[in-house]
Amino acid sequence: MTFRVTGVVPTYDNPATIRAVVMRLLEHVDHVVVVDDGSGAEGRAACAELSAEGLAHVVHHEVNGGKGAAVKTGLRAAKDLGFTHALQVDADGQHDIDDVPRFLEAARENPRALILGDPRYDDSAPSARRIGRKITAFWIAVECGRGVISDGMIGFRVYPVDAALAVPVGGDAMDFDLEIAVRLVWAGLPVINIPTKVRYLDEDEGGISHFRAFRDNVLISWLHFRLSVRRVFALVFRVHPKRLPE
Ligand SMILES: Nc1nc2c(ncn2[C@@H]2O[C@H](COP(=O)(O)OP(=O)(O)OP(=O)(O)O)[C@@H](O)[C@H]2O)c(=O)[nH]1
Ligand SMILES: [Mg+2]
Repeated sequence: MTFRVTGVVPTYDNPATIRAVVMRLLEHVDHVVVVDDGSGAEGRAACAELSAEGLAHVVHHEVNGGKGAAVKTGLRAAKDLGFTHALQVDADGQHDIDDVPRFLEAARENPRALILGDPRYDDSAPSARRIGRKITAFWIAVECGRGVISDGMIGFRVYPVDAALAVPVGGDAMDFDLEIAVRLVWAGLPVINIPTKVRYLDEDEGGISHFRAFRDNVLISWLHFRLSVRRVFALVFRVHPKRLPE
């Protein structure tokens, strides 16, 4: 299989940061798909400019569908355009693009693997998010075994496109990142966790989060409940999710 990678950047209202993220990505990949998830006027204009300048292949959602819906659209676009791998990066400037070569090298050497960032936060990270991620880490260990996935929520990762499109993922919002990671492990994909710094930008740098604490945490708890029940069911009744061919 020839390794062909595209960047995939889901965005919902990131007018201040989307361009820089795409430009930095283009230092490492030849192609970037931006999924504009129903952004308002400014965010939409920023994406339209990237498209007009030929810097990104922009797919537009008329109505906001959630981060998961945006990444699903990006994965399908990657497939349609003939890419084997999708390097997903969030549009809010939190990820360290200097680490992209390490992610791509791991993916090239292990084309079946899911490559996940393992976030190293500095003081800019809100404590509620750190605590939320710790709780989620506990549940992921129940669902996948300890030490398999270091962080299931990070939006900096490389997907083998065919596998990512083959596993059933119901979540269209913030629950998506977690669900697809767990389901890919259940489908038999190896995971490579790569430490990477995450920095939350200040508001005056254009930092913006759309994470809705109540709604998204309820969604994530409900997802963990379902996945854990499925896992226990698999262990007790030996009915395991379908594995993808090697
Ligand atoms: N929240 C949210 N993000 C979306 C949506 N559609 C696309 N995205 C993009 O998904 C990425 C992650 O969104 P964030 O709100 O930063 O979520 P997060 O990184 O988990 O949350 P923080 O840790 O608070 O930054 C960003 O690039 C968003 O623009 C959506 O409907 N809601
Ligand atoms: Mg973010």
